[in-house]
Amino acid sequence: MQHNNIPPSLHTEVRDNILLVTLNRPDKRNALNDATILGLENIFSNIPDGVKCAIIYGEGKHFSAGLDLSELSERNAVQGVHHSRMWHRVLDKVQFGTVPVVAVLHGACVGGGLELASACHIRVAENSTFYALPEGQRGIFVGGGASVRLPKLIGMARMTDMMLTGRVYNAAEGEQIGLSQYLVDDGAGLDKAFELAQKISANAGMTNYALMHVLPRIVDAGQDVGLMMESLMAAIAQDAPEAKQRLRDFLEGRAKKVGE
Ligand code: 1HE
Repeated sequence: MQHNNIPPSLHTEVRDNILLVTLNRPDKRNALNDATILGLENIFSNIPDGVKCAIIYGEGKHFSAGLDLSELSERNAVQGVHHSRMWHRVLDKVQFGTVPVVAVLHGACVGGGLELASACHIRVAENSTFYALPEGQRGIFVGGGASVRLPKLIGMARMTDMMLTGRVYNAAEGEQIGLSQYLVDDGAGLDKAFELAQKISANAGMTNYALMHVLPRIVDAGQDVGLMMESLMAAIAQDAPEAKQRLRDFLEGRAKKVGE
């Protein structure tokens, strides 16, 4: 299945009710130009019926070289704000859309590519992955949400170091510090992502909704408000017929045990 009006730099297909979105500009290392970013907005605003999880993957040797630098040089300050806000709008659509998103990383996951990956809910990194924020060295600043999302994954000190010194983390280090939740052999990322996507798709809808939309707001709220939001979400989730059925299935021996 192809979405309408998406640029050649993106490709979509649905496999087993999982939407696979491919960054498809390998000759430019999947550099993210405006057409690609707007295409992602279109895709994540129009998730086909029945799809319960999405995967983002990069064609070629790299996940993404980040912002397309060839589009940057002529922009003035006002245009720069609007451009950055466009990225924010689109990556919010990825993070707060209708389905959880698994990113499969390999090769360069840098700058805006890392910002896109950070907006996803799960990151599976192949061994070849490396992470950097070259904005520091290019004389610019992050503009696609990294200041908000990255410190939550790795802490502010590590992000500061990446930009001040150009530090590059390899895949194993990235997993240790929280850039990815999974580390797999080269070439094994997509299979792992499909395996995870199938598990995600089997969850109750309200659980996935709570994890995507409520948990991040709880984390941003103070303790008092956060705990109240947790109680309200717990009450709503447990009230759903699907939750009641799942609990009965466990109590009557029909459900899998933890780890099975
Ligand atoms: C590009 C881009 C790009 C490659 N914009 N065209 N991001 C960066 O600063 C990373 C810049 N890229 C690199 O450091 C390297 O390209 C890689 C390490 C990712 C890959 O190296 P390699 O040897 O495989 O490829 P290459 O030979 O450097 O590049 C192949 C082509 O892709 C070449 O074009 P060609 O026409 O000469 O073949 C490159 O110019 C082109 N290319 N990366 C445009 N980024 C919302 S704000 C976010 C701010 C940022 O993301 S800043 C960080 C930008």
